[in-house]
Amino acid sequence: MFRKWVTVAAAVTLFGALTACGSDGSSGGGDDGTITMGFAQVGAESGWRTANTKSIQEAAEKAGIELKFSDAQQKQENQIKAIRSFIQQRVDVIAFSPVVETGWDTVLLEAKRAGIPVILTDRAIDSEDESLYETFLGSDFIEEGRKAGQWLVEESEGESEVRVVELEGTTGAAPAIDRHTGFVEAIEGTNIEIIASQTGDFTRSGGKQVMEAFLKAHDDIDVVYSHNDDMGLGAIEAIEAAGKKPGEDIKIITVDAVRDGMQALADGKINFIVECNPLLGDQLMELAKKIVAGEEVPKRVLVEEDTFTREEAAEVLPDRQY
Ligand code: GZL
Repeated sequence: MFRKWVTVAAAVTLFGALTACGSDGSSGGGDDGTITMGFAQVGAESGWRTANTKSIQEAAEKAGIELKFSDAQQKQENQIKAIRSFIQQRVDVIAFSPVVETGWDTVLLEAKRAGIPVILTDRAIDSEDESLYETFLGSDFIEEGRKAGQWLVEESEGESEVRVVELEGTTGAAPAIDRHTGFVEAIEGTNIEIIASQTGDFTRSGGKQVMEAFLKAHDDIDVVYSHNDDMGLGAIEAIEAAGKKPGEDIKIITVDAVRDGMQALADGKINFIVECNPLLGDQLMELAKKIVAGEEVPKRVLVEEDTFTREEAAEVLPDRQY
């Protein structure tokens, strides 16, 4: 197991503490001090997302924060509509997990002009203007891709060549872009080659369909690198339907470490999982309280994450929270 990656990459911003004032100059928080948060979630596409939503909803309840929650069904226009609605409702803080990296500047400028602070959770945005959000709370996806690639490099010592097919996450999404980048960096100059990559949109059905196509097009696949457990579980179905043994004839590496993925790992159908921690709720609510109170927060807060082999999965499964 890679050592625990516990870091809080706090690139603390140098400018003065945020005074989170509503357009009327109030200091944020309702008359009775209750904070209202608008949260625009990506959707319900995977086991990871379900756990992430549960964590946010439970944490809001525990923190006494009123949560207005929207599910965008993986559509950026729905997230933008939800953010605009939160601005209209004059919430005290907006948080969201951007389904893709680009196309947010206009709506985030509207929130900034309304004096409503924004927190990015889980996925980042690609914007020149870092003043559009107060902080990013989530994972280092490039590091996740590196961990996956490093495991395969060690696992492939002595092999003449290793042929990988890649199940990519949602096109344009930070985890898809960065998990690919990190993996490619780790296998650079080795005997490992990505022979095909295609998006399965982070869903189990998407992973199964793409894997069926890969199996038809290639009879020499050694490894599947899947950007999340759900697409990896879909790939297992396709591999078994093709009469091959997942985890043996074709090795599988995934990212997330949700319960279903960890069970497949313990059963030997997946060979290695890089954890992506969805339990961001409590940290999100603490950050929101600080921001609404006008306190300074780090510009980037990373969560604790691990990696798991088959033996390690069997060990932790009984106590796993998600
Ligand atoms: C990663 C998250 C990804 C998960 C997928 O932080 O955005 O989206 O890896 C989920 O399971 O769909």
